[in-house]
Amino acid sequence: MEGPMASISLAPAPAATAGCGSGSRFAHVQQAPEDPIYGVTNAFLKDPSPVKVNLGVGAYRTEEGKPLVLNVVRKAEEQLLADKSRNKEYLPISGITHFSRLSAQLILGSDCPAIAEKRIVTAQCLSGTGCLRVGGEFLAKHYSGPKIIYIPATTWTNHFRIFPNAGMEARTYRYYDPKTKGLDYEGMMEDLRAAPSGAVVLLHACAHNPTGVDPTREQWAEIQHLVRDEKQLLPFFDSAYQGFASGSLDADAWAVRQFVNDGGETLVAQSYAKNMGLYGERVGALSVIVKDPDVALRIESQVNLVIRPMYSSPPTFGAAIVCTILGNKALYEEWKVELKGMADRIISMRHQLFDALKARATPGTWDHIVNQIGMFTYSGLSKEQVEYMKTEYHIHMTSDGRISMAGLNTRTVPQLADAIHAAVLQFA
Ligand code: PLA
Repeated sequence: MEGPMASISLAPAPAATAGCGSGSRFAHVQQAPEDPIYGVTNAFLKDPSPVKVNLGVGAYRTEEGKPLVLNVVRKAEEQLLADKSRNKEYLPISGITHFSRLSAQLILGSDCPAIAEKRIVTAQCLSGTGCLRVGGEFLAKHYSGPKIIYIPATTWTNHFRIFPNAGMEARTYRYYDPKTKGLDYEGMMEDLRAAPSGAVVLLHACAHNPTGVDPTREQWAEIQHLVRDEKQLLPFFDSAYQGFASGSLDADAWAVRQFVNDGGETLVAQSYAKNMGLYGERVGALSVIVKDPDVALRIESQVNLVIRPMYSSPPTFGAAIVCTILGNKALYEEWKVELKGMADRIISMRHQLFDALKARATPGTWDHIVNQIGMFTYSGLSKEQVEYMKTEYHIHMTSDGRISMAGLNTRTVPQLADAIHAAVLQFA
């Protein structure tokens, strides 16, 4: 082997320089645990089997098992590339103003009073994760209530890292009941009622990850009453799946709109990763909705002060794609059709998997596969069963039994059904 890399790796260990000590000053650094979701992708990539299937990360795949770039995204990209007046200047700290306005309208509805009354601050951030992180740090620095955020006990695992890193104390509220495979509504209400008045509560806007269990509209109304009237909690919505749950952008924004339109203060983190398929472009919008336009202006300055030392300003291209699509009636309509196509394919995978398990007479009840909402089925399979399905069937999923339905297709459903069937019999 030749080249600089070879000479570096083959060189004898350098003698310690006087005064610097002999060992590495990083020798104490411990190996971090692997991320529970990215770790599945790593294991999948290492699996040499030709029939391996990745149902770990929530990334949409076509019926052919391929990543999808939406047609409207391709069209928007072509328009952007053809426009020679575009440049690569830095964006403002809070991103493209037009993008922020369009994003607020998308989640809150174009007739939302908070927008008309300028009681909203929206900043373009680095996808959903970035919005949550910036929002969390803004709250840790400026919220007048308790700097405690209540997170569903079963949730997207990253929530438990994002908020403490941002300076918030994370506590949990009960959410999922493994016995019913549904919402632990009583537990949720009890825990939120016991929270200190004014604490922050993280709510999944729709298509709860990983459980696929959302409150009903009646339950949402009672949650809203508790949050607003009983406890003055501050709702922080994580909206990572708008349009992906039902296929309708408006229906999936229903809960968020209920809260914002009651006039109370609310935060919303929006991601375009799933609904526009812009995963790696890192496009999202953080909105802070308050009661007073003057307060909004000051908040804007402080959100900018969170962002500037963190990454200065967001990237341009993904947000430009979103602006092109949301700002053009024809492209917007086309997007809605493509989005519905993705949501429908996921729903059809639920039915196919359910039917396949019924056909095999797999022990247990599997209704939750068709009843749960969004990208994931929270199967109820144990860690051991998941491990068994990986070694015996090359099916990769997170150890909590979450199945990314968007990664399935008609060809792989029988393989998954065989795997579940065998795993259930194996560990009865
Ligand atoms: N919020 C929730 C509830 C999510 O499920 C995810 C992504 C995000 C926010 C953040 O997404 P973004 O930063 O890419 O916009 N969850 C995925 C991917 C799809 C991941 O873990 O990062 C998941 O597989 O759970």
